[in-house]
Amino acid sequence: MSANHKDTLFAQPHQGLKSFCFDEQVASVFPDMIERSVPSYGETLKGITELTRAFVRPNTRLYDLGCSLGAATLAMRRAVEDKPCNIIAVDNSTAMLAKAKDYLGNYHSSHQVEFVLDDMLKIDITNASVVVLNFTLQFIAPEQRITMLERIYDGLIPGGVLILSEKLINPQTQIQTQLETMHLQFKRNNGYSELEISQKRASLENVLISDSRETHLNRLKTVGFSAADSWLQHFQFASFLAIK
Ligand code: GEK
Repeated sequence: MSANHKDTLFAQPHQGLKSFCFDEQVASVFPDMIERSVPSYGETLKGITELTRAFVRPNTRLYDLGCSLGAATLAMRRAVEDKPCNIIAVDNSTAMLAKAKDYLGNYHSSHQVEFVLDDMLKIDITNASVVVLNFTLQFIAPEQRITMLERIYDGLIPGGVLILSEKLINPQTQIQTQLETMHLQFKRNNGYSELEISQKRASLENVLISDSRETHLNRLKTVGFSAADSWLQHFQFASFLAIK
């Protein structure tokens, strides 16, 4: 990514820690932050390219909802260079979307991405063959998640897919504790200090709200997807493929 600044946002003690938000500060260190915090983030992006290649249909739309700097948008675009289709990248953070435009502008492509600064709950989704929610549903209020998925389902063509990546919570306490321990070690191995880890966790409280694998799969089924399962999991981080 273009602005590869190191994430030191939580390195110093913060008095009266604020709730996490996707502002200019976060946007400017985002590639480093997500790479060092989300296990197998790069693999998730590679999978998005493969799945897009498999499910894109000519003359349809591809949506990246909660695109941040557009890494998943770029992953999708790699798969469709020779196909007539439109790519729409949506985020409600001004800072993120401005940087996404710069970032994607650095790569030559036959496809212009349409960037939309809006709440993903409000945008029209139509004639879609691939919709990506790469670690974004977890930031939507839990009671609105079903509505978001219904809007996606309604906007997909038959055979179209949703690629949904999320941080999960495991209802089995012992398993959850072990996965958390391993994730903690992953962050330490990537250079985060105990202070950075604990302040970031506190700041994300009530902002990132995880569901279990069962909740996700049941919700996808309720919405109407004919098939859904995970295609990747690393610690509590998973990605699902749901087919209309
Ligand atoms: C990636 N997908 O690199 N409407 C639109 N955008 C939203 C909303 C909303 N209601 N709520 C949150 N966002 C990216 C990573 S980050 C995940 C996604 C993370 C946006 C928010 O502004 C942020 O850019 C993104 O969702 C979540 O593949 O930081 O863990």
